[in-house]
Amino acid sequence: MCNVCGCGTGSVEGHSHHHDHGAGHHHHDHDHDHDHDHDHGHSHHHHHHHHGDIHFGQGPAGVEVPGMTQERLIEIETDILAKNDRYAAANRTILAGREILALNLVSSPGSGKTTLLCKTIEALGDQPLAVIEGDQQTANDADRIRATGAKAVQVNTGKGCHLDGHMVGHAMEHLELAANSILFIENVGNLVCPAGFDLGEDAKVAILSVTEGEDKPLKYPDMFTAARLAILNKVDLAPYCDVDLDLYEANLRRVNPTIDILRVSARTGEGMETWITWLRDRLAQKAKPEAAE
Ligand SMILES: Nc1nc2c(ncn2[C@@H]2O[C@H](COP(=O)(O)OP(=O)(O)O)[C@@H](O)[C@H]2O)c(=O)[nH]1
Ligand SMILES: [Mg+2]
Repeated sequence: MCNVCGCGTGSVEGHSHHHDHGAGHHHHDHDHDHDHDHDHGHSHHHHHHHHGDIHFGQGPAGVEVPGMTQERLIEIETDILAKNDRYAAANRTILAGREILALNLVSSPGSGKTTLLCKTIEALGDQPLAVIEGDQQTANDADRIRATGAKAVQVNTGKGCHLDGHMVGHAMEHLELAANSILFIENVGNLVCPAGFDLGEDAKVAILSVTEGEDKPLKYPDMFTAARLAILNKVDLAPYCDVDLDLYEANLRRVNPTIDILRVSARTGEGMETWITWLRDRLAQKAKPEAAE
Protein backbone atom coordinates (compact mmCIF):
# COMPACT_ATOMS: atom_id res chain seq x y z
CA MET A 1 0.00 0.00 0.00
CA CYS A 2 2.54 2.59 1.04
CA ASN A 3 5.90 2.64 -0.59
CA VAL A 4 6.92 5.90 0.90
CA CYS A 5 7.68 4.00 4.10
CA GLY A 6 8.09 0.64 2.39
CA CYS A 7 5.41 -1.04 4.49
CA GLY A 8 3.45 -2.06 1.37
CA THR A 9 6.25 -3.64 -0.65
CA GLY A 10 7.98 -5.24 2.26
CA SER A 11 4.74 -6.41 3.84
CA VAL A 12 5.00 -7.34 7.49
CA GLU A 13 8.52 -8.77 7.22
CA GLY A 14 9.90 -5.62 5.74
CA HIS A 15 8.29 -3.56 8.43
CA SER A 16 9.27 -5.63 11.46
CA HIS A 17 12.77 -6.08 10.10
CA HIS A 18 13.05 -2.33 10.16
CA HIS A 19 12.00 -2.10 13.80
CA ASP A 20 13.82 -5.19 15.03
CA HIS A 21 17.07 -3.60 14.14
CA GLY A 22 16.20 -0.57 16.16
CA ALA A 23 15.04 -2.55 19.17
CA GLY A 24 17.98 -4.95 19.04
CA HIS A 25 20.38 -2.11 18.81
CA HIS A 26 18.65 -0.29 21.62
CA HIS A 27 19.20 -3.16 24.05
CA HIS A 28 22.92 -3.22 23.40
CA ASP A 29 23.13 0.43 23.85
CA HIS A 30 23.02 1.05 27.58
CA ASP A 31 26.47 2.53 27.68
CA HIS A 32 25.52 4.95 24.97
CA ASP A 33 24.31 8.38 25.90
CA HIS A 34 22.00 8.72 22.90
CA ASP A 35 19.95 5.65 23.62
CA HIS A 36 16.79 7.65 24.22
CA ASP A 37 17.18 9.31 20.87
CA HIS A 38 17.54 6.36 18.59
CA ASP A 39 16.25 7.52 15.28
CA HIS A 40 16.51 5.96 11.85
CA GLY A 41 15.42 9.04 10.05
CA HIS A 42 17.84 11.34 11.79
CA SER A 43 19.75 13.86 9.73
CA HIS A 44 22.47 12.29 7.66
CA HIS A 45 24.92 14.98 8.62
CA HIS A 46 25.18 13.57 12.10
CA HIS A 47 26.15 10.14 10.85
CA HIS A 48 29.83 10.55 11.65
CA HIS A 49 29.30 12.21 14.99
CA HIS A 50 27.06 9.58 16.56
CA HIS A 51 29.33 6.60 16.44
CA GLY A 52 27.37 3.35 16.70
CA ASP A 53 24.02 4.76 15.56
CA ILE A 54 22.30 2.84 12.81
CA HIS A 55 20.82 4.68 9.85
CA PHE A 56 18.47 2.98 7.45
CA GLY A 57 17.12 4.30 4.22
CA GLN A 58 20.15 6.25 3.14
CA GLY A 59 20.12 4.76 -0.37
CA PRO A 60 18.46 6.55 -3.29
CA ALA A 61 15.01 5.08 -2.41
CA GLY A 62 15.20 6.41 1.14
CA VAL A 63 13.97 3.06 2.46
CA GLU A 64 15.26 -0.50 2.63
CA VAL A 65 13.24 -3.63 1.93
CA PRO A 66 14.92 -7.04 2.13
CA GLY A 67 15.19 -8.71 -1.27
CA MET A 68 14.56 -5.54 -3.28
CA THR A 69 17.08 -3.32 -4.96
CA GLN A 70 17.02 0.43 -4.52
CA GLU A 71 16.27 0.75 -8.25
CA ARG A 72 13.20 -1.51 -7.98
CA LEU A 73 11.95 0.34 -4.90
CA ILE A 74 12.21 3.66 -6.70
CA GLU A 75 10.35 2.17 -9.68
CA ILE A 76 7.49 0.95 -7.47
CA GLU A 77 7.27 4.17 -5.49
CA THR A 78 7.31 6.29 -8.63
CA ASP A 79 4.53 4.21 -10.15
CA ILE A 80 2.31 4.43 -7.05
CA LEU A 81 2.89 8.13 -6.60
CA ALA A 82 2.26 8.80 -10.30
CA LYS A 83 -1.11 7.04 -10.04
CA ASN A 84 -1.91 8.91 -6.85
CA ASP A 85 -0.98 12.22 -8.47
CA ARG A 86 -3.46 11.60 -11.31
CA TYR A 87 -6.29 11.08 -8.82
CA ALA A 88 -5.15 14.08 -6.80
CA ALA A 89 -5.07 16.25 -9.93
CA ALA A 90 -8.64 15.20 -10.78
CA ASN A 91 -9.77 16.12 -7.25
CA ARG A 92 -7.98 19.46 -7.52
CA THR A 93 -9.77 20.26 -10.78
CA ILE A 94 -13.19 19.55 -9.25
CA LEU A 95 -12.34 21.62 -6.16
CA ALA A 96 -11.04 24.54 -8.21
CA GLY A 97 -14.14 24.52 -10.40
CA ARG A 98 -16.37 25.00 -7.35
CA GLU A 99 -13.94 27.30 -5.53
CA ILE A 100 -13.74 24.90 -2.60
CA LEU A 101 -10.88 25.26 -0.14
CA ALA A 102 -9.50 21.81 0.74
CA LEU A 103 -7.22 21.29 3.73
CA ASN A 104 -5.43 18.06 4.56
CA LEU A 105 -5.02 17.80 8.35
CA VAL A 106 -2.03 15.68 9.26
CA SER A 107 -0.63 14.75 12.67
CA SER A 108 0.27 11.93 14.98
CA PRO A 109 -2.69 10.19 16.67
CA GLY A 110 -4.23 12.16 19.49
CA SER A 111 -2.84 15.61 18.76
CA GLY A 112 -6.40 16.95 18.66
CA LYS A 113 -7.46 17.00 15.00
CA THR A 114 -11.05 15.93 15.56
CA THR A 115 -11.48 18.13 18.63
CA LEU A 116 -10.09 21.12 16.75
CA LEU A 117 -12.35 20.35 13.78
CA CYS A 118 -15.47 20.22 15.97
CA LYS A 119 -14.56 23.58 17.55
CA THR A 120 -13.71 25.02 14.14
CA ILE A 121 -17.07 23.97 12.71
CA GLU A 122 -18.84 25.71 15.60
CA ALA A 123 -16.73 28.84 15.16
CA LEU A 124 -17.36 28.99 11.41
CA GLY A 125 -21.11 29.28 11.98
CA ASP A 126 -23.05 29.05 8.74
CA GLN A 127 -20.00 28.67 6.50
CA PRO A 128 -20.73 25.68 4.19
CA LEU A 129 -18.25 22.87 4.81
CA ALA A 130 -17.78 19.13 4.78
CA VAL A 131 -15.37 16.67 6.35
CA ILE A 132 -13.65 13.51 5.16
CA GLU A 133 -12.41 11.41 8.07
CA GLY A 134 -9.59 8.94 7.57
CA ASP A 135 -8.83 6.24 10.14
CA GLN A 136 -7.78 2.62 9.90
CA GLN A 137 -10.93 1.47 11.70
CA THR A 138 -14.16 2.82 13.25
CA ALA A 139 -16.51 5.64 12.29
CA ASN A 140 -15.93 7.40 15.63
CA ASP A 141 -14.54 10.60 14.21
CA ALA A 142 -17.18 10.98 11.48
CA ASP A 143 -19.81 10.46 14.21
CA ARG A 144 -18.19 13.23 16.29
CA ILE A 145 -18.26 15.56 13.29
CA ARG A 146 -21.89 14.72 12.39
CA ALA A 147 -22.87 15.50 15.98
CA THR A 148 -21.97 19.14 15.21
CA GLY A 149 -24.44 19.08 12.30
CA ALA A 150 -21.76 19.06 9.60
CA LYS A 151 -21.61 16.59 6.70
CA ALA A 152 -18.96 13.91 7.09
CA VAL A 153 -17.83 10.73 5.38
CA GLN A 154 -15.64 8.18 7.11
CA VAL A 155 -12.99 6.39 5.07
CA ASN A 156 -11.48 3.33 6.75
CA THR A 157 -8.08 2.50 5.32
CA GLY A 158 -7.77 -0.94 6.97
CA LYS A 159 -4.04 -1.61 7.18
CA GLY A 160 -3.33 1.49 5.11
CA CYS A 161 -1.40 4.21 6.90
CA HIS A 162 -2.61 7.23 4.91
CA LEU A 163 -5.44 8.49 2.71
CA ASP A 164 -4.72 8.61 -1.01
CA GLY A 165 -6.13 10.59 -3.92
CA HIS A 166 -8.40 7.78 -5.04
CA MET A 167 -10.07 7.37 -1.62
CA VAL A 168 -10.63 11.10 -1.31
CA GLY A 169 -12.13 11.29 -4.82
CA HIS A 170 -14.71 8.68 -3.85
CA ALA A 171 -15.50 10.39 -0.57
CA MET A 172 -15.97 13.71 -2.42
CA GLU A 173 -18.63 12.08 -4.61
CA HIS A 174 -20.60 11.17 -1.48
CA LEU A 175 -20.47 14.66 -0.01
CA GLU A 176 -22.13 16.83 -2.72
CA LEU A 177 -19.78 19.69 -1.93
CA ALA A 178 -21.25 23.17 -2.11
CA ALA A 179 -19.56 25.96 -4.07
CA ASN A 180 -17.30 28.17 -1.92
CA SER A 181 -17.29 25.63 0.87
CA ILE A 182 -14.40 24.29 2.90
CA LEU A 183 -13.44 20.62 2.70
CA PHE A 184 -11.51 19.40 5.72
CA ILE A 185 -9.74 16.08 5.29
CA GLU A 186 -8.58 14.49 8.55
CA ASN A 187 -5.82 12.13 7.54
CA VAL A 188 -4.81 8.94 9.35
CA GLY A 189 -2.78 9.79 12.46
CA ASN A 190 0.76 9.25 11.24
CA LEU A 191 3.61 11.72 10.88
CA VAL A 192 5.30 9.80 8.09
CA CYS A 193 3.31 8.41 5.16
CA PRO A 194 0.62 11.10 4.66
CA ALA A 195 3.44 13.55 3.84
CA GLY A 196 4.06 11.78 0.53
CA PHE A 197 0.50 11.56 -0.78
CA ASP A 198 -1.14 14.52 -2.47
CA LEU A 199 -4.93 14.42 -2.12
CA GLY A 200 -5.66 17.44 -4.29
CA GLU A 201 -5.73 19.76 -1.27
CA ASP A 202 -4.78 23.43 -1.22
CA ALA A 203 -2.60 22.98 1.84
CA LYS A 204 -1.51 20.49 4.44
CA VAL A 205 -2.08 21.66 7.99
CA ALA A 206 0.07 19.87 10.56
CA ILE A 207 -1.35 19.68 14.06
CA LEU A 208 1.10 19.09 16.87
CA SER A 209 0.23 18.93 20.50
CA VAL A 210 2.66 20.64 22.86
CA THR A 211 2.95 17.34 24.75
CA GLU A 212 4.68 15.62 21.83
CA GLY A 213 8.04 17.28 22.36
CA GLU A 214 9.95 20.06 20.63
CA ASP A 215 12.12 17.65 18.66
CA LYS A 216 9.32 16.14 16.54
CA PRO A 217 9.73 18.56 13.61
CA LEU A 218 13.38 17.50 13.39
CA LYS A 219 12.53 13.80 13.63
CA TYR A 220 9.79 13.87 10.97
CA PRO A 221 10.99 16.65 8.66
CA ASP A 222 9.10 15.51 5.54
CA MET A 223 5.75 16.20 7.15
CA PHE A 224 6.67 19.71 8.27
CA THR A 225 8.33 20.52 4.98
CA ALA A 226 5.08 19.57 3.22
CA ALA A 227 2.85 21.57 5.58
CA ARG A 228 1.83 25.19 4.92
CA LEU A 229 0.66 25.75 8.48
CA ALA A 230 1.54 24.14 11.79
CA ILE A 231 -0.93 24.38 14.63
CA LEU A 232 0.64 23.96 18.06
CA ASN A 233 -2.38 22.60 19.89
CA LYS A 234 -3.05 22.02 23.61
CA VAL A 235 -1.18 25.15 24.69
CA ASP A 236 -3.34 24.95 27.84
CA LEU A 237 -1.13 21.99 28.84
CA ALA A 238 2.18 23.76 28.20
CA PRO A 239 2.70 24.76 31.86
CA TYR A 240 2.45 21.10 32.92
CA CYS A 241 4.88 19.51 30.52
CA ASP A 242 8.11 21.51 30.51
CA VAL A 243 7.69 22.43 26.89
CA ASP A 244 9.56 25.34 25.33
CA LEU A 245 7.13 26.74 22.76
CA ASP A 246 9.75 29.05 21.23
CA LEU A 247 12.04 26.08 20.65
CA TYR A 248 9.10 24.19 19.10
CA GLU A 249 8.65 27.06 16.65
CA ALA A 250 12.38 27.38 15.97
CA ASN A 251 12.57 23.66 15.13
CA LEU A 252 9.58 23.95 12.80
CA ARG A 253 11.27 26.84 11.00
CA ARG A 254 14.52 24.91 10.76
CA VAL A 255 12.82 22.31 8.57
CA ASN A 256 10.45 24.77 6.86
CA PRO A 257 11.47 28.44 7.04
CA THR A 258 8.22 29.69 5.47
CA ILE A 259 5.72 27.66 7.52
CA ASP A 260 2.95 29.56 9.30
CA ILE A 261 2.62 28.68 12.97
CA LEU A 262 -0.37 29.21 15.27
CA ARG A 263 -0.58 28.46 18.99
CA VAL A 264 -3.99 27.10 19.82
CA SER A 265 -5.97 25.31 22.50
CA ALA A 266 -8.97 23.49 21.09
CA ARG A 267 -10.07 23.05 24.70
CA THR A 268 -9.98 26.64 25.97
CA GLY A 269 -10.44 28.35 22.60
CA GLU A 270 -7.14 30.24 22.89
CA GLY A 271 -5.82 31.12 19.42
CA MET A 272 -9.01 29.99 17.69
CA GLU A 273 -9.77 33.43 16.26
CA THR A 274 -6.42 33.61 14.46
CA TRP A 275 -6.99 30.14 13.03
CA ILE A 276 -10.48 31.11 11.81
CA THR A 277 -9.02 34.24 10.22
CA TRP A 278 -6.32 32.13 8.52
CA LEU A 279 -9.10 29.89 7.14
CA ARG A 280 -11.28 32.73 5.91
CA ASP A 281 -8.31 34.44 4.22
CA ARG A 282 -7.44 31.22 2.44
CA LEU A 283 -11.04 30.72 1.34
CA ALA A 284 -11.20 34.27 0.00
CA GLN A 285 -8.03 33.67 -2.03
CA LYS A 286 -9.51 30.48 -3.41
CA ALA A 287 -12.66 32.26 -4.49
CA LYS A 288 -10.70 34.97 -6.25
CA PRO A 289 -7.49 33.39 -7.50
CA GLU A 290 -6.47 36.61 -9.29
CA ALA A 291 -6.41 38.43 -5.93
CA ALA A 292 -4.03 35.90 -4.38
CA GLU A 293 -0.35 36.59 -3.52
N1 LIG B 1 -5.94 19.70 27.17
C1 LIG B 1 -6.27 19.62 25.89
N2 LIG B 1 -6.71 18.44 25.37
C2 LIG B 1 -7.05 18.39 24.08
C3 LIG B 1 -6.98 19.53 23.23
N3 LIG B 1 -7.36 19.15 21.99
C4 LIG B 1 -7.67 17.85 22.06
N4 LIG B 1 -7.50 17.38 23.32
C5 LIG B 1 -7.71 16.01 23.81
O1 LIG B 1 -6.79 15.15 23.17
C6 LIG B 1 -7.36 13.86 22.96
C7 LIG B 1 -7.27 13.45 21.49
O2 LIG B 1 -8.04 14.33 20.71
P1 LIG B 1 -8.59 13.98 19.27
O3 LIG B 1 -9.32 15.17 18.79
O4 LIG B 1 -9.32 12.69 19.28
O5 LIG B 1 -7.22 13.80 18.46
P2 LIG B 1 -6.96 13.22 16.98
O6 LIG B 1 -6.57 11.79 17.16
O7 LIG B 1 -5.81 14.04 16.45
O8 LIG B 1 -8.21 13.41 16.19
C8 LIG B 1 -8.80 13.95 23.45
O9 LIG B 1 -8.85 13.46 24.75
C9 LIG B 1 -9.08 15.46 23.44
O10 LIG B 1 -10.05 15.85 24.37
C10 LIG B 1 -6.52 20.78 23.80
O11 LIG B 1 -6.37 21.81 23.15
N5 LIG B 1 -6.18 20.75 25.12
MG1 LIG C 1 -9.33 12.08 15.03
